[in-house]
Amino acid sequence: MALSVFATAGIIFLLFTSTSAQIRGDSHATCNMNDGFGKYCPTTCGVADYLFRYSPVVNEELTAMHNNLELIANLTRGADETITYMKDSTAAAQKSSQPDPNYKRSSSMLDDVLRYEKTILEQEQQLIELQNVILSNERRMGDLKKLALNLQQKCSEPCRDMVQIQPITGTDCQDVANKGATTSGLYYVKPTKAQAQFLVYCEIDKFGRGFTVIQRRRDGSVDFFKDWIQYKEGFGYLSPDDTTEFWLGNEKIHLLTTSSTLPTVLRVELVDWEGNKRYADYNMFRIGSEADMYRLTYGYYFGGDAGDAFDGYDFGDDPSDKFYTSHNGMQFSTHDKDNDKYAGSCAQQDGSGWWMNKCHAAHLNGKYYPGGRYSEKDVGEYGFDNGIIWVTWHSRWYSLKETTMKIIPLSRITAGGGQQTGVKQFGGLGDV
Ligand SMILES: [Ca+2]
Repeated sequence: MALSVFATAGIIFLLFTSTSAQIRGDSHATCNMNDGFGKYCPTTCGVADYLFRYSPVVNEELTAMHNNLELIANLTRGADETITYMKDSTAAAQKSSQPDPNYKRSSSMLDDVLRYEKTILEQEQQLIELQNVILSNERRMGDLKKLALNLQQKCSEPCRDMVQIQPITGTDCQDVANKGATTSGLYYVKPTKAQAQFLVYCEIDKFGRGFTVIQRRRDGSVDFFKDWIQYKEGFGYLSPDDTTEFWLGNEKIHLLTTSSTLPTVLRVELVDWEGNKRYADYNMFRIGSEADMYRLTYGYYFGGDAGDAFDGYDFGDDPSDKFYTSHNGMQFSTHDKDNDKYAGSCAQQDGSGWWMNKCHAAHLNGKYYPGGRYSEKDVGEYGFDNGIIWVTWHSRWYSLKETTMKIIPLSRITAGGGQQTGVKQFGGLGDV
């Protein structure tokens, strides 16, 4: 390095010496000896002097520079190596930092988790609000239950006082009368086949006869268009003063008429809108079990002034009228259980439950028509006679005002002078 510095200095010197003819007597004093040499100043001669004078220092400095350069070169190499190493490391790092599918998946999962967490928070808020609603509803339910209990208590107390149930019990109303009951009213009876006692209205007359009432119409206050279960269990209201309408229930009627081998008489009592009263008796009246659809059977018409409508009626429409409107042997039908002999449903079109054939000459569970007279126009969509009918007394377009169906053992009808006793008693019903 020192050589090259001298060479450089020599070249500069030679260059200057070759052009020395042009040098115009420069002096050092006027040369600005600063480090940068300036532009064309000092003159070439002065530079040569300067160089020679300062060459040892320069050499030293050059040597130092050389050393420094070497040191720098070494450092540079080290730095290069470090850089290379770092580049490799970076490459490797970049390589290794390539997001793998699992990483991608887990990061997207993380996003989802964050989203879900937000949703969960919102839903938790909604849940809290809903829980509050539920709590307030529960409180209200509790209040209502308390109110219901209070009402129940209130209702049960005066009801006990108002409705008098007679203390004597028996297998039916005649049994009750036989045990000394003399007042008509509500009694508990338990036919031999019955599993539990049930309430009935007993009509007890001055002769000690106890009729068990199974049906009552009097003012149209109860709708008799009911389904099978309702007719099975009974509906309407029992009252101790015989002021309410009801159907006792097919199951109870079945138990009452089949628990004893003694014949039972069904008495049908009718009142029209002019206040006339008539009756019809049927002996050996029985209602079959539910398995037999509460089939109606009786031995024979036992008399009365209302006529034998259960035997069917010749309406004059068709020779088979009487056959297809008789009721003995018919099963019970309701709008939801059609056991009749008709292609359609008699119970549905006539709005009742009854021992329908195709369809009826007697129809005591029919629609209540105040005033009695009605026509096809009043009947609605079907146009059939659907009133309270006993066609051997009034036509099928006349609906009766009051009906009673009640049963009593045959022995009690015949005991006091045969069926005439019954006629007399019914005739005097208004005085009872
Ligand atoms: Ca049918």
